Amino acid sequence: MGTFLKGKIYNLANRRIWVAGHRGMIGSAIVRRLKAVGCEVLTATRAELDLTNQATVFEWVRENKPQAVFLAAAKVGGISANDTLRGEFIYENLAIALNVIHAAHLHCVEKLMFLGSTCIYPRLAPQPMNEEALLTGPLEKTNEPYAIAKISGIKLCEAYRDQYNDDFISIMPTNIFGPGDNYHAEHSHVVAALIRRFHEAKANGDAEVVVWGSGTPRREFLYVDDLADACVFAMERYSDAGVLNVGTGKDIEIGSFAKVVADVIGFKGNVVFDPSRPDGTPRKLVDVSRMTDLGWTASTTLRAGLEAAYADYRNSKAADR
Ligand code: GFB
Repeated sequence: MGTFLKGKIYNLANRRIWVAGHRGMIGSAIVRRLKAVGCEVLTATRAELDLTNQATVFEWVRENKPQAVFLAAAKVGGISANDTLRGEFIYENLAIALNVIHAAHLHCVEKLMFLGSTCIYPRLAPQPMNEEALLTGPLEKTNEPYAIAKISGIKLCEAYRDQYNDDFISIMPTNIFGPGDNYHAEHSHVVAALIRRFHEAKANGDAEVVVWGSGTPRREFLYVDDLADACVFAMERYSDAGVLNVGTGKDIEIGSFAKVVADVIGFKGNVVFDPSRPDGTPRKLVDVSRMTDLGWTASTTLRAGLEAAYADYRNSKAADR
């Protein structure tokens, strides 16, 4: 078990905090959450700062002097993007982790949080997956390049803590959804994909909607603002090499999940499955006891989160017009 900072809180108030990846779904939720903290939030757009360019990252950190960093920048996508853009996923995620973590070390950042993913655990890890399952077995092939890059980020934080005493921690979120998600038809994660597909089917009066795979894999879904709250909570209270899982501790079969999405959207037709598309990991239920022991639990129900995500989808479509 990792160390609770016995009474010692790393208070984010009044600090200069860089949210790397502030335009992404998770980074933008962290920025929203930090508004309540009373700190100075530093951000840089991709045009201003290419995180895969080492010299540029070192220069930016030297000039802007963040005291704390949330490393939420990443190249991400759903099962198909991970499986087909394998080179981009490993290259960009390795480069971002390497450059930002080393820059934070060089320029004496007091605290850094690296965001990973529960796909770092072995494909057939015992369920629920606890943090000790890391590197105990083979990974899921569809997202192995992404997982290897994320494991490298975790190990960078761990090694820099061991050798240099840098206070760099890592957090492993389960599947995240919510406002700011990517609704790309092919490259998105399942929640965004199904919101879009059911919405369009309802609008077109279609009789059925196709869901990828067999419908039997199980996934755990966490609303992005709950994750942002967990990130701020852990940044202030946790300081150890061991990673921290973040989730709800509850999972659902994709087939049943599709019916919940259909219900939220009001689609009355049939759900059919396309077994030619990949299932991925059969199950990745997260053991959330470390975070629970530290005092944090998720608060948004799946239904409430889906309603908020659907509202965001409709707003983003309206903004496109
Ligand atoms: O969200 P998703 O792409 O991520 O897929 P993973 C979850 C499950 O939903 C899989 C099924 O079993 C898919 O087969 N699914 C059904 C669909 N219909 C669809 C659809 O229309 N689109 C998508 N995308 N899936 C990713 C990893 O894995 O999870 C990443 O590849 C990352 O590395 C992320 O960790 C959180 O849970 O399979």
